Amino acid sequence: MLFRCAILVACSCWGVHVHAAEQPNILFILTDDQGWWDLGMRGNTDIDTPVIDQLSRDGVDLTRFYAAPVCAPTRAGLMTGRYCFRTGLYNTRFGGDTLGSGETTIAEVLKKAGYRTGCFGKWHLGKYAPYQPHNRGFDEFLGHYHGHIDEYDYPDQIVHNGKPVEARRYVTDLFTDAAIEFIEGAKDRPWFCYLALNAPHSPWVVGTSHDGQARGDLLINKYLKRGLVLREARIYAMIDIIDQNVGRLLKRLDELDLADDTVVVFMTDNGGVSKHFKAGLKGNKGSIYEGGVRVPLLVRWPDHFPAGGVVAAQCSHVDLFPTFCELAGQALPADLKIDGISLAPLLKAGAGQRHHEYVYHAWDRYHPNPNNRWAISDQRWKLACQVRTGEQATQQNWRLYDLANDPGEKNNVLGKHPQIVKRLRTEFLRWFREVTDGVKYQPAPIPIGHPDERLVEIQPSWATWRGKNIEYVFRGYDWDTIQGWREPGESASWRIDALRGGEYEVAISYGRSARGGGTLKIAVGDQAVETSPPATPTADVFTRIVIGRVSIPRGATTLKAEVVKAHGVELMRLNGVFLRRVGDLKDR
Ligand SMILES: [Ca+2]
Repeated sequence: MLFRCAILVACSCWGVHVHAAEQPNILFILTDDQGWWDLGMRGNTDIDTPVIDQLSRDGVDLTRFYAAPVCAPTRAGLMTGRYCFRTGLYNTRFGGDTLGSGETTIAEVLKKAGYRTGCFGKWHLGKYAPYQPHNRGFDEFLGHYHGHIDEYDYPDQIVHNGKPVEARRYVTDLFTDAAIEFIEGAKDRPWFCYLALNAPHSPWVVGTSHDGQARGDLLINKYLKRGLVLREARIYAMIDIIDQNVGRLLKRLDELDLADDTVVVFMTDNGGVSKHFKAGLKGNKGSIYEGGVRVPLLVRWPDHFPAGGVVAAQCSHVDLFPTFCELAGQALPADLKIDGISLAPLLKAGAGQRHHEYVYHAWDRYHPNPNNRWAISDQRWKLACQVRTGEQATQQNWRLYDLANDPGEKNNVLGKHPQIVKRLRTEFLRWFREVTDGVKYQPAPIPIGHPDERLVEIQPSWATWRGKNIEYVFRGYDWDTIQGWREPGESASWRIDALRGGEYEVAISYGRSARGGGTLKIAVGDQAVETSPPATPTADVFTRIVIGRVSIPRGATTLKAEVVKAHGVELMRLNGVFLRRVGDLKDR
């Protein structure tokens, strides 16, 4: 390719940059909830993943590579090179899945270095502008913001560069198509393509549409015949489709004569959810045991990284940020502590026994917690503690494993090695204090009035709700409700941040049974509007009505929805509040 052989001058929004040859393209494929063991190459004889297996033979396999136990924390680490707690991200839902605005993403770094940047698939690092991918360094985004979607054949909640769009085609095929078109369009610039497939995350949906059912049934049947139960057969069928699409993508790289100029990275974002074959590992997604955090990482760059290389050193998802920076010839951001260490030396050697002295894990949905579900490992030992959500751990729950000889974490040897336990726990607490120091963990205030997002949906899951009867019901984001409102004063409130002051139109989306009803007040600061909305066909049929206007000054304030009066079963099911700046109405 021309841009390998010449000095290039590329323009970006940071200005003009001159960079030398040898900036490889980067194709980063991330799948969702696919386990370390959900690959033929791990000895799983029931799953067909021939393309990804071949990728491991053509590249380097990092056999002790760690993600976080769940989706968004891993993605925060991937995008920033920093453990998620530093970035303010602490949850996978409720607005706690927002990457702090002070962070620098790998897309921003690569864009500045002259790369064309694209993200296709699941973002899961912020729903609102300016937290959306195209605000955070990606020239092109097609995908969804939340942790999952509900429809895979005609995928729902799909957004293109900030604008909701309708899409058809099975979602894995669709995002791969978008990645291919992006690569074809990049032409004379290096590119960074982040293909963040949302499969095989639940719901385990294959072939439900009129035209897609035949393929789905064939694949599910293939795995049922191998003795899998239906749930597992569905997961394997989704992974089978992933493998076929990785094949399509790699074939297109060959056809475009780009394979030698492209670093291909394949990994998954946390432990697997499948249970049919576990390769001897303990735990699944959400766990701090190896099955929850050890994930595949395969890296191919012909003539640069030796085919068949195996790296046994423990490495972490936070390492990809500095690795990509080094491959692109970019310095790390000077103003942020980067936890990752570039993998480039290990990849070039195709071998390595040491990298991070320690790797750390902590997961507690509602607030960072150093006691209930945590782990730390060095190259040999792992100290881990895990109790059920809501339970309080004691030292009785601590486990020490000799990972070098017991990767399945079967034998707790805690009693035999008190000095190792002390060393690991002390280091874990030091790390936990450092990464959480000075960071406040709460949903980011919802920005309104951003020029990229003229109509803002105030999402139910970001609310704080108060009242005896009121409850938040999770139904895949777009169908979430706050419901059960029956008594005056029951309320839901949100923190919002008006980026521009002015008059805003207030609308709600709601469903209301004729067996209930009443009056709801929406207050923003000291202004309020009220509505007594008509019944809808059932309480689960939602409609949107405009209920008035309020004046909102620039800055942070509170939006509160509150029962004025109610009768019958409930006032309504509130599916969302919508704010639109009135000056922007004419731009619709
Ligand atoms: Ca995941």
